[in-house]
Amino acid sequence: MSLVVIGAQWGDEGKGKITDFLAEGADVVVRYQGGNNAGHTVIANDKKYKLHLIPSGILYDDKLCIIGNGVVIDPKALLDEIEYLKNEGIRVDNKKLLISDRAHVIMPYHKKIDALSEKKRGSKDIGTTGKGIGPCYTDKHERTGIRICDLLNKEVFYEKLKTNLEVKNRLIREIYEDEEMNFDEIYNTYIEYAEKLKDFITDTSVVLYDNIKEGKKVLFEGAQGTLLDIDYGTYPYVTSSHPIAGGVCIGSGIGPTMIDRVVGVCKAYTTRVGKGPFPTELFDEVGEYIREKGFEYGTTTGRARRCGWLDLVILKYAARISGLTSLAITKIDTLAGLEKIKVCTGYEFEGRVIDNFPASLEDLAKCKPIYEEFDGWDESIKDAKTYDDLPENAKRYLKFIEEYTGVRISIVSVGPERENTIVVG
Ligand code: 2SA
Ligand code: GDP
Ligand code: MG
Repeated sequence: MSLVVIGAQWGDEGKGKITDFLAEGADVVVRYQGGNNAGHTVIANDKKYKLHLIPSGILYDDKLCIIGNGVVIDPKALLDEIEYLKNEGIRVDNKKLLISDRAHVIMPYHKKIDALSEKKRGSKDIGTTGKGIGPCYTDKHERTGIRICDLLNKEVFYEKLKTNLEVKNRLIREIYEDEEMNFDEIYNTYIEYAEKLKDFITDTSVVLYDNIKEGKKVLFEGAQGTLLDIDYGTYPYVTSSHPIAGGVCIGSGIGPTMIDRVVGVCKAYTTRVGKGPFPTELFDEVGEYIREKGFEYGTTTGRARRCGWLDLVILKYAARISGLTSLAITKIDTLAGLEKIKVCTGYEFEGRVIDNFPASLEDLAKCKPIYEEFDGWDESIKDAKTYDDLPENAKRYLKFIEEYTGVRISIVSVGPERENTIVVG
């Protein structure tokens, strides 16, 4: 049995929390795209953990966690995360964590180019996390990237780094007018990283296949969200990978017939961190209320997240693109205390109503959200243990989401902790 957990909006929907909750019943947890740009917050055993590269299943002692080939790995970030978890008393060894030998490596020049290109874009910057994600995926598709398996072969790594650094230094010097990077420093540091990581490295596609064939339960943990997908997101204000369910096969090395279910995680409202269009964005005190109450600040960068009403055009789009079989609605408790709650059900565009998410950002800029208004609910929602315990107005809200999207809600999350999770019958 395999289950995919994806973000149905612009990321930070609570995928970490939902993955952690579902991981209890899983044997293997897999990351298939993105890198340490992700920030997944999990509260377990009264402690808050922030994970960036390692799957959220690592907090259990008996799950195998896999970082698939579709992930871009900053070895230093990975080693730091392993150290952080060990200091928190979590066991991390190669019985619990494996890294794909096909994953691409984030190099120091990727991070530098990420920062320099953002600076050069000026007011048209993307608002990246600065982790070198875009430049690393660029090299992957340019076919010049360095893979984890290359780090294990000193001669191959030497050659590839030499070729890459020559080109990157020219770019840094001539286009960005910045300081060149030193070969020996990078080479020696990365050889050291490889030595520390070598026991975790393997062909994870084989391990995954064998586990699925043995009947093990596999959970795929998406990072970022549908509207940050390189193809289906608000391009160019996107990340450089495929957070959608389609990314699972490419990013982990399994076939589509091996996926059984896809859960879309969706906040009861919408947030976005970074630049780019956001039709239901709130610029008033309600947006501020949601940001402060929901503590909407980036898990990786600490940036304030932009907040707005739930956009069902987006959710329906995510349901279609990823073939969602159910929804997990999170942070419904954050909306408690608001008298009225709005939901976007369509866009007014050039004198007509549309409910398909447009490709062109120019068209999207012309779209005016059409809202349905709901009565709010009170703080008691946090104590709900079953669906029946939820306030009537919250149930009405959830029912409306189900009817609009045609996808059933399987989980309602009323707080950040494991026990604040309601499984819907
Ligand atoms: P990048 O760094 O190249 O992937 O940035 C490109 C866009 O993707 C967005 N992005 C994210 N959006 C939401 N959450 C992410 N993870 C962190 C979190 C973000 C943070 O959990 O809060 O701490 O700021 C994430 N990662 C990438 C990014 O904002 C750009 O819009
Ligand atoms: P992810 O990137 O999708 O894993 O989400 P993040 O961890 O970046 O952001 C989600 C935040 O909301 C985290 O701080 C979670 O602890 C928190 N969270 C998740 N679900 C709920 C919920 O139902 N209610 C509240 N109040 N917080 C939640
Ligand atoms: Mg996040």
